[in-house]
Amino acid sequence: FLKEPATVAIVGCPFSGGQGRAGVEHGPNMLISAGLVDQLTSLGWEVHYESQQSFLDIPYNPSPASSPQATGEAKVKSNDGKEDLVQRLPDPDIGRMKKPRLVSAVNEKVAQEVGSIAKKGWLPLTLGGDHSLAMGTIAGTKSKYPDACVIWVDAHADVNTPLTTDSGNLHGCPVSFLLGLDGTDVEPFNKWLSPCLKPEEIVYIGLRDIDAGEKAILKQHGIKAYTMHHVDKYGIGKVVDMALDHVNPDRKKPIHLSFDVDALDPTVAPSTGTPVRGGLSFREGHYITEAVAETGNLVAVDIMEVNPTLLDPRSVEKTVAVGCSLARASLGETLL
Ligand code: Z70
Ligand code: MN
Ligand code: MN
Ligand code: MN
Repeated sequence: FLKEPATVAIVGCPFSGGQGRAGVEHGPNMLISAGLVDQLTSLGWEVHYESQQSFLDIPYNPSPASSPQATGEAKVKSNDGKEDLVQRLPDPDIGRMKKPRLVSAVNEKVAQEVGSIAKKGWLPLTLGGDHSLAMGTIAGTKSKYPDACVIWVDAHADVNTPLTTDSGNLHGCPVSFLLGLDGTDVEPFNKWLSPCLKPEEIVYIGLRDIDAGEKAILKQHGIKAYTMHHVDKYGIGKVVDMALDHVNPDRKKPIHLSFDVDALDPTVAPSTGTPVRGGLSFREGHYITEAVAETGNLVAVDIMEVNPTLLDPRSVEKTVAVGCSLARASLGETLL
């Protein structure tokens, strides 16, 4: 699917508005500082990366600490690096959804960015940032490849709707918006996002913390999920085979891999906002990315939820390193 020479464009998304813990917006710069651009270049990729992520400058108050009603002026770095004074708009809850205007506006931009990269025949590698960004990344992938399937690696199903979410955090909801489930046809999202994913086009690996409402949704729509129970029972090799057989039986469809690092065990990726024990081992996580790379069908990758402000420096270093190595393995790094 990709043009030769193989080109990857890194989309750094320093965004935390889909959940309540500050710091995840520093994920992209930490992954870049760890040497990701050179690492991918060494694998033979042509790498594009713009350090000014100005397409994400959105005039809503992005601080998780601020009140949802907060308004006023804020300093924002513009393209030329100068600080501009911009009016920041209030973003009160809509129903249960927190920061809906900000999350929607950011994802609309991400969808455009990822879509335009994909349309060049390049592979967009999106660095989060929180997982609400997958609304935009997958919508972008689907704009170029309507038949793309999604492999979603996560401790969580992220399939709450605006009606079922208990937390109101939109990083727990991106899949429901992509599927167009009940309650997702709401402003401001429906101004730019229309359902683009069918239930049979997504498969989960690594789940172990699923809300009751999400379990009902997965059942009702027949969405295939390989939980940690299945990883224990069958082993990761068989689970990935079964996952690919489900979404991509003829191995002909483009694949979007959306990897939340909290799928990994907290001993492997500790610095993430919602760690859940009993996760994928270092090798199980890498096996998934290696096996997906081997299909030759990968067209887009997300590495999400690295929060380099959580825990001690050793934990941060570990988590950033594993984020980089998952990206490398997805882009074809092999052990031998
Ligand atoms: C919960 C919710 C979630 C990530 C936590 C948690 C969702 N189901 N997703 N961490 N990455 O708030 O909806
Ligand atoms: Mn900060
Ligand atoms: Mn997630
Ligand atoms: Mn998660």
